[in-house]
Amino acid sequence: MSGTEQTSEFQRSPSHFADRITADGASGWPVEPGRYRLVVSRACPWANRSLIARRLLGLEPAISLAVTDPIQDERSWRFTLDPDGRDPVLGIRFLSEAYLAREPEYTGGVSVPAIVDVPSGRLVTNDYQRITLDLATEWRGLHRPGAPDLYPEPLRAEIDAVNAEVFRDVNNGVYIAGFARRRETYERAYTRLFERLDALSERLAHQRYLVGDTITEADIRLFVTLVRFDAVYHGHFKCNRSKLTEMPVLWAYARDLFQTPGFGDTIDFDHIKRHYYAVHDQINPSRIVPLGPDLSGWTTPHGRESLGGRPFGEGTPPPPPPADETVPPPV
Ligand SMILES: N[C@@H](CCC(=O)N[C@@H](CS)C(=O)NCC(=O)O)C(=O)O
Repeated sequence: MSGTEQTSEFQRSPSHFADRITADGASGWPVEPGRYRLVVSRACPWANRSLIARRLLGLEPAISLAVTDPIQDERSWRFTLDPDGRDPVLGIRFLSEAYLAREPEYTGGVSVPAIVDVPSGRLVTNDYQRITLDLATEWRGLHRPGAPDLYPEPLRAEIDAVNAEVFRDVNNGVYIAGFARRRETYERAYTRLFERLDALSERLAHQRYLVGDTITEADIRLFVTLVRFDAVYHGHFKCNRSKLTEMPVLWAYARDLFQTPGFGDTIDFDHIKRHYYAVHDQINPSRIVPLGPDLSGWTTPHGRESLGGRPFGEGTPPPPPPADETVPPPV
């Protein structure tokens, strides 16, 4: 995990490689089918955003996918799930090799999500805040027919405002609580987190999705934290006022999204649990991975259709994921 715990609060470092892949290619990285490879860990919430956006937009044929081992070693993310421990397309064993191909003197952190230029093997970007927005806008020419507009122009100000609050108090808030070394830091993050979740519950009691009446980027960003909540944040990060399953509106909202093609089919709870509990050994020195929670509730009816709204507006759901990208169902 990059960032530092200095005086009190865990600091998330800005992305070092923030080039953009654009439709007009002015950035030097033009949108091009088959040229780029998205590297993710299925454990990582920031990477999960890009996995969901890629599925919803039908960008699988245009951007290939590399999935790392959920557990890093001292050289960080590695391709041990692939034959011979090498990514079959990039031919590398560690994601750091793409970082170094881009900047040989680079000594900073190696993080996912990352987009790598396949012909040169060089990292293009690890800017997780920007990647999904660019998939929704710059990559429009390669979206599947009927793909949703995840970042509609008229709603951008509202989406950005919701995203900023959700990032500070929820997405990153759980990390501040979990990595706190001082009680006040933890308590402040915990309080802000649950105040925000309560406010989001009120908002979502009357509307099916966070902004407008279809799924947007805002829903993707909240979902990736909610789906990890009971499996890791509630216990491992001490965010334990309530489980997700004890917050009825958010639990139904999260189930609704989970059961929407493009969301639940990106989630691997085994990777999520093994990563957090085994990697953060300062929090969990035994590295024992808990057996629970019971995940069977994720597929139960959510009842949110009565709030109106349609997942994809006038569009259609994406087809099932490619066979080599399927993940085990929750059990
Ligand atoms: N790139 C951002 C956000 C993405 C991020 O934090 N990803 C995590 C995984 S969830 C990561 O790869 N951290 C580096 C590491 O664990 O070695 C950052 O460096 O803070």
